[in-house]
Amino acid sequence: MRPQVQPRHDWTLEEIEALFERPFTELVFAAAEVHRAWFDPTEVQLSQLLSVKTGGCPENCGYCSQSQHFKTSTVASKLMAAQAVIDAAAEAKAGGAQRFCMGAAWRDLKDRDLPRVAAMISGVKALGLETCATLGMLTADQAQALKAAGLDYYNHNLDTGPDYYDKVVTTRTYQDRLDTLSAVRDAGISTCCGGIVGMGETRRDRAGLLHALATLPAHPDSLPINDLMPIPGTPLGESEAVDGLEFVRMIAVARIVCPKAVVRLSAGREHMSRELQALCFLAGANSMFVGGKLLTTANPDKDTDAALMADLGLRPMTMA
Ligand code: SAM
Ligand code: DTB
Ligand code: SF4
Repeated sequence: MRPQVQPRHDWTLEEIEALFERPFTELVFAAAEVHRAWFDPTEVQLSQLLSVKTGGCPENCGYCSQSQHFKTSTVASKLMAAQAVIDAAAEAKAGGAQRFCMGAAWRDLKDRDLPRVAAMISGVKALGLETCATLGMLTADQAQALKAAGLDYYNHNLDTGPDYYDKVVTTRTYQDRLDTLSAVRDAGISTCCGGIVGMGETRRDRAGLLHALATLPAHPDSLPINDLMPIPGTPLGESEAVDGLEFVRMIAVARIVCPKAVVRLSAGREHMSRELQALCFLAGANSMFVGGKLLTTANPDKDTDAALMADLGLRPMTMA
């Protein structure tokens, strides 16, 4: 079967489930071919995260260390000063990051916080970094204000398939997420949207997430696949780890159904072997988070990732 290289928006759930069922090596080979049609497979986009406002979130996402509904070891803090964020971004750039992603544990952005967030974004942009933010739900006006401040990407994940969503979070709906994604797209901001595996979902739910992403009016520009970082004290803190090969299948199918998206091997590398990460890059992942910390949990440190990239012959992605 020749791989489908041109982006399609009419994928059916059954077609996507059938991709998951393919023999592993055939699936990875097909994904690798699609990868090469759109990207230099030796290039990896490097993003770095900073939690600019941690904890105390009113949402009840069952995976999250920052929800006020669960007792976790995460210590809540207020919104950082813009200059402190800009200083951290300068350090990230010096460490090799290409994009700086500012995360806040909010249900939605409040207009009173907009001036400070805009100052962070324009300051980070002025350093010559790509900017990304993830601040919860946005209105159309807020999305436009963030775009005017210099925001390149907005991260807002669908997290899982629509049928499993209310097992994970009940304080918002799938449609709420889709509405914010529309506001972001309409403002001309690039979308970063993906999800998490390892929350007790079935393969059909994983296919459901990728189906939702592949049938959006525009495919995500950036598509993060997170392997759950289990957080003690959360409802999903004792979840059984997903088999590594199943995780690779998720990356490969994401690459095939959203061929032009930059697919990020996102949270969870801390507990993955180098060989598993190499398989993910072979299956079409072409982005990762760098720096020793994600938002509240650990990520491989700079030296570990520099060695991984050197040993795999990977280079930072050439920027437009
Ligand atoms: N509050 C905003 C929101 O929910 O959109 C932004 C921050 S939130 C932490 C960003 C994303 O991180 C979530 O949508 C989820 O996909 C991912 N995430 C959060 N906790 C995680 C965990 N323990 N393991 C893996 N991914 C996680
Ligand atoms: C995404 O998909 N993964 C990032 C980013 N977007 C914001 C967050 C991962 C968070 C992992 C858990 C933590 O560090 O709290
Ligand atoms: Fe809040 Fe985002 Fe965590 Fe959900 S994932 S509890 S919205 S910080």
